[in-house]
Amino acid sequence: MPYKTYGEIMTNISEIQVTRTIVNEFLDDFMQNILDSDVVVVGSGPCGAAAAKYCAEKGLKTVMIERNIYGGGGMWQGGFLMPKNTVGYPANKILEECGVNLKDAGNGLYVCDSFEMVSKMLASACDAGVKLLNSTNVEDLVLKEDHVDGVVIQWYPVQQMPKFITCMDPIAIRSKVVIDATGHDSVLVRRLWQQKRLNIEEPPGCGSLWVDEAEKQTVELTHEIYPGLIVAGMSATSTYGAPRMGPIFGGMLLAGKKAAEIAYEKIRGMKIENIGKLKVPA
Ligand code: 48F
Repeated sequence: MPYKTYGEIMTNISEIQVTRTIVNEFLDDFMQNILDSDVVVVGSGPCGAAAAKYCAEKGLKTVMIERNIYGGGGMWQGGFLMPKNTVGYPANKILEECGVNLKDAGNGLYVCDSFEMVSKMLASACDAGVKLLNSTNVEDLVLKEDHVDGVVIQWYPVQQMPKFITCMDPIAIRSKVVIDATGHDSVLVRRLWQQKRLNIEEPPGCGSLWVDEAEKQTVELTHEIYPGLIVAGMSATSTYGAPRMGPIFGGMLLAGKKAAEIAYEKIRGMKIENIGKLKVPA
């Protein structure tokens, strides 16, 4: 059958042109947008995706890092293998801004298709200018005497291999603020806690289920836990043992938005405080 829609493919593309294009584009993007940014958001679940979108919309140079090849974290599967996601008021407004179709389920609860929520949230973050590094594990912070100064990254497939094969150092990128949106693992908070930089008990993980209370606490507990590190979403819930919320995502979205507001205020303040003083080596 002839292919009618666009006609015959008429190009003169060589294999090495494809390779050259990918390598050049990746390196350009890395050097210009990723190596030295305003905000690194670690994790691309509902909280990280919302945080990154709002940071970029505020004009911050924003990088979102995800260890999986795909973004979206826990958003792909509502609950119990059923691809329907719920959010409570007012988080429905965030999804409406991203163009997600929602159904009103009553009592301030809304429901949508999880594929649509993931796709449109990530698309909205990309449209805002967020740069995404996928298949990349953030294994540590860059930590100066009194503040966080970036993150340490390694390819996730490399990190997953046995240590005797992958005795390979990671690399660092710099950012003014890091948002720990790593979900249940609270990866970066744990790194600080291990080094006794935080005045808290060992993060206990989340408590038992209580939807309304969990939704509120997730947002309340999102804050700058250490100079330059904001803990957000399920990572904040797990850090303090607040209740789990089950398959409802509104608190996560609002926590992401709050994290972006905190990051913006901090960076705005830094710029004013540091005019003329900040001499960062290249
Ligand atoms: O788990 P996740 O969706 O966290 P969240 O955004 O939302 C929590 C809810 O999905 C769910 C819930 C219902 O509300 O209870 O748990 O707070 O997304 C966390 C993302 O971070 C990635 C991980 O693969 C996931 O996509 N991640 C975790 N650790 C790292 C990481 C790491 N060290 N480096 C890079 N990505």
